[in-house]
Amino acid sequence: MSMLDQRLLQDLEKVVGEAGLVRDEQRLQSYLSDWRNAYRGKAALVVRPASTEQVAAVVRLCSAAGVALVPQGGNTGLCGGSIPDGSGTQVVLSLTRMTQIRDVDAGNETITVEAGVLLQRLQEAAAEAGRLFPLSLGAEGSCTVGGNLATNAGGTAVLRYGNMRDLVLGLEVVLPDGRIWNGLRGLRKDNTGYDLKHLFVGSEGTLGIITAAVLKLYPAVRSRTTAWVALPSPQAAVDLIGRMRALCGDRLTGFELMSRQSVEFVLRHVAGCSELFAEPHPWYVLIELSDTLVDAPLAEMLESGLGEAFEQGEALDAVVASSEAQVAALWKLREGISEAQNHEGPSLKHDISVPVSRIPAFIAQADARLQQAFPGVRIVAYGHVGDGNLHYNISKPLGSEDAPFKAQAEAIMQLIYDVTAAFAGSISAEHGLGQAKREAARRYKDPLELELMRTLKNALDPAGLMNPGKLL
Ligand code: FAD
Ligand code: 2HG
Ligand code: ZN
Repeated sequence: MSMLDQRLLQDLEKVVGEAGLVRDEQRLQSYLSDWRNAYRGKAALVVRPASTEQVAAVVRLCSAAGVALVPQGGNTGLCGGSIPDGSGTQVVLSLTRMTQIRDVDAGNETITVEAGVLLQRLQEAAAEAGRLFPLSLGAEGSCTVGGNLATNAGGTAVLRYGNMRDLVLGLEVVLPDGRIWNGLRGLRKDNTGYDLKHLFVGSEGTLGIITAAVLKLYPAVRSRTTAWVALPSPQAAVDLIGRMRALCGDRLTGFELMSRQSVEFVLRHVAGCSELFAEPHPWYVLIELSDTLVDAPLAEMLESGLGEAFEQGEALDAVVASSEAQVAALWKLREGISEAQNHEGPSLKHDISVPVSRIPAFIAQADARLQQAFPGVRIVAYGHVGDGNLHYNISKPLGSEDAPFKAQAEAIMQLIYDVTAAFAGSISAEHGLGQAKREAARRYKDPLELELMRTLKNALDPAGLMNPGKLL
């Protein structure tokens, strides 16, 4: 805090009041590192404005003083995007006091919310209006709408409803110079030039501060069937998702792939999870069908699809949840992987995507090359098959120390990203670049695309005060 000019501090306090500043060393800590403690920074101050006007005033003051801002929502991002650098000169701008649900327009099937609203609260508000807000991910109890937009979050319902970019109709943004752009339009058609809102979606706080959004609502889901299926291979998963899609169309709302290694970590570390089959299988998928009808014949559809899959050798075993508690248990087995892997030492995260059809070949090649170059590393592969998105994460060999494994992290990452590039894939499917993948993006992204991105950044934020050191 001593790094901040006293005059600026007083001016900021006039804007947000004492309640809007975090100065206490103890309280500051939760804003300065991520949930895994993989990234740690220092900050001159944490500011928590409670309205768009306050955000704009904070941005204007910091801009005039040449002080860099790090926007932060729930701080659940996995690439260190919301963590300040180590200089102690940056100000963290937390949106967590902006929690108003401004409007629900049932006729327009939209909801207007502020950036600090928790994703789970948004889902609840949609449910209270008899609607569905479909974005769903493991951190939904802690992450915010602003963070979801700024990272273009994905999760487990993308195959049916799309990612955050597909769910937004309008935005309110405080620009780097402190002006407020009111783009809170609830229009499904608007071809009046460049679609500016999409610039800010996925911009990870580098172009401005998202303060509110108009989001799409969908009809509430009234029936659901969930199954856990054992498979012989990733190819079986690709075949099975094609089969289920052909059979069920849009009723297929979840299709998550997990390797045996991923599930073993959950069984070992997450309380209340248990083995579902008498013997282990190399791969599993969690399938969810849902419908807006109360009595949709989902169980029959699932049975029919799985029957064919057993005949074709795509499926080896299956359990179908018969109660809400069992549904929750199946999702826990899937959603617990991220946390479980933390108990096995450092987890090297590679959130990659390839064309869905190429997932099996990607896994075969990456597995073979990794085991040859880094014998014994444990591959924790799982993810959102319908999106071609794998979390191809790596844990250290059993019984080995953290330090030598961490020393190999860069080389392991490069191997995996090289294979990803060879399959025409992306090195960040849904988590963004943050500080984790900024360097790698320079190597794997088209130079012309990077140049265009820099042009946009310079046009909007010429002083480079919006989340410097992230993304670009
Ligand atoms: P933060 O972590 O606070 O910030 C993320 C980035 O957005 C930072 O660059 C920050 O500067 C910027 N930012 C935040 N708020 C704003 C704002 N209002 N305006 C401008 N910039 C802003 N992600 C997925 O896509 N799919 C998943 O399935 C998924 N599962 C997860 C499971 C777990 C257990 C965890 C911990 C994370 C998971 N994530 C997943 C990561 C995901 O990106 C986040 O959970 C979420 O989208 C980030 O929201 P947040 O509010 O925590 O943002
Ligand atoms: C998931 O799908 C999340 O569970 C987190 O995107 C992935 O922790 C990870 O690597
Ligand atoms: Zn994911």
